[in-house]
Amino acid sequence: MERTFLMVKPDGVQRNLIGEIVNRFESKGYQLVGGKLMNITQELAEQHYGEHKERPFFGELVEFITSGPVFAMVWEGENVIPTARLMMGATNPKESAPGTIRGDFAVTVGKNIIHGSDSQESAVREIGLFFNENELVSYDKTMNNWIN
Ligand code: DAT
Ligand code: MG
Repeated sequence: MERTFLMVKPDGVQRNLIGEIVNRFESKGYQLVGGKLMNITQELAEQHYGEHKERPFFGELVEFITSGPVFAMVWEGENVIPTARLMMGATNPKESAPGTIRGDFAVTVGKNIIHGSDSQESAVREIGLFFNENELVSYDKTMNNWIN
């Protein structure tokens, strides 16, 4: 089953949005297979956002993501990688549609509440960066027969 890495960023944690965000993915029909509240080290931040190393906002991005605890999660479900991105909304909240997480809760690109993997390759990479295999729990839910 497809898995993605999602993370409530420090702004989302400070604004009490962990529950709201978990609720959206649960209600949609996806299954939580791992989750933890944690502080991101400078090293992990630079690895996680490595693709943006040369961008002018890289320093700010690393500073922001290490500025307070995040809630890191792994979610499972059919097509969860692209669908979670749709549910998050456009990167820049000025362009995120109402009804999306960023469209509903964020105003500016530097504080856009949530991270989600953008491809199969980044999902595998990011899950591996943030979680050990023994922190991920595979389990059956009878309700899945009513979703998939
Ligand atoms: P996404 O988080 O939607 O995958 P991304 O990978 O392009 O977006 O960028 C990672 C994060 O970097 C993004 O969530 C917020 C920040 N960011 C992106 N573009 C930015 C910009 N032009 N100015 C400031 N921060 C930016
Ligand atoms: Mg990205």
